[in-house]
Amino acid sequence: MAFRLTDDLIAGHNSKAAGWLEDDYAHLGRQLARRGVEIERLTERAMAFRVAVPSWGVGTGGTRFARFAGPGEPRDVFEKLDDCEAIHELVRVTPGISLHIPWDEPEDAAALREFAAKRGLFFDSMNSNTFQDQPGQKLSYKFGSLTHTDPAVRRQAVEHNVHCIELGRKLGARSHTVWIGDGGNFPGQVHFRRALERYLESLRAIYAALPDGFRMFIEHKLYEPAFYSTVLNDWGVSYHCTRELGPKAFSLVDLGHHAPNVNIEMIVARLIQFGKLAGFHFNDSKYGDDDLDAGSIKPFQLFLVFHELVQAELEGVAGFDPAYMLDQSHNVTDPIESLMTSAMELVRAYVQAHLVDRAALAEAQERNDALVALQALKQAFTTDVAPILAMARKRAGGAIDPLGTYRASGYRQRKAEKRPATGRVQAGIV
Ligand SMILES: [Mn+2]
Repeated sequence: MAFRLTDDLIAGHNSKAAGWLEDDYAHLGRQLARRGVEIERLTERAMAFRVAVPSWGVGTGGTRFARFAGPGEPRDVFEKLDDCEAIHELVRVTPGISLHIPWDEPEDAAALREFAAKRGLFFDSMNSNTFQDQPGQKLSYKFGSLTHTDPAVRRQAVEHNVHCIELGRKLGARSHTVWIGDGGNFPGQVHFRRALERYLESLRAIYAALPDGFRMFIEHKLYEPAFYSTVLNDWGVSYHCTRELGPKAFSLVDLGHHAPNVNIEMIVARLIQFGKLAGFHFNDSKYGDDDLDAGSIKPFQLFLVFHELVQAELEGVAGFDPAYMLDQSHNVTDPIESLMTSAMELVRAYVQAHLVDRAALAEAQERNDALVALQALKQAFTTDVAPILAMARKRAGGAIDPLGTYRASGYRQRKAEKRPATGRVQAGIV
């Protein structure tokens, strides 16, 4: 039997912290009540939050320079799901798993679906991979995939995406995410307009394969692996393409896929307004597509993004149904620890956004009182909502202190004994 984190183990660890949690929660409840906020309403929101974990995120990531493998890394999709289960057991907001094909290609889709369901997990968005060549692949993606100049290469890439959708249907997924590495390194290498035409032609073929109720997400990125130009370079092009494709196509925002200093929260607001926000790949960055842990570098930006999301939620914007996923590369940390921490940072930003005094904000906006408007946001952002997050986890059966409980459990050491390094682990950055 594989070692698993049990409810007893978590409850045992929780009993040591239950006293201070009750104290802190009661104190914060009184503070918020003075501001006219009911703490239980926020705790309910924290318990309802969900974010999907990427299967590729539980393996140690790397850069183009090196990858330093960690101990006890999962060796196949089943071991990846074991790690995803451990994350969800502790934080209780991550039952969804985003798979990457062909890295996670199962021999038997029904068996994989059952394996996940037994652990309380399900499959979220599917992800195709036409940014690298696979062993035995007939045609190379070195010069592109869905936008390649050779129609045979485009056809192969379309077929792979259709396969991902078909597999996703068997696994119970409801959406398919397409990110391509297509682009150029040299001025003149790519005919910009023709490449985008080829992209749309390929995407139309993939779109036609979507089953009822399935959505397609397209993910833009301004550079890397192509360093001069990419085909789907920004949200404007992405929006145009989703409009061209139809009502089942949406634009996905990966926080790391924008130029430095771009106002991402405003892009989010625009996509919400235009009814085309697919959802997110959450991560954080300092310089580019760094794939650092969500909330580790720019927590205020993350809060402002959630401010837009919660505003849309509260206003009941028609069709607003964003999918949340993490997409990070854990190069120097235990991936389970990073994914837990990042999921908790998202819940924090979500709860803080629910704390914004929206009546005061709206009034300040009407009066053009810039400082009071900022204050409404800052008051929410600077409120320490940690007791709410901990209480939400405890009530859902998770850990008051996920990191401490995980380390005390010896999970990683136990897995390291059972999972000797193979050197074959694939961890990607997309
Ligand atoms: Mn991404």
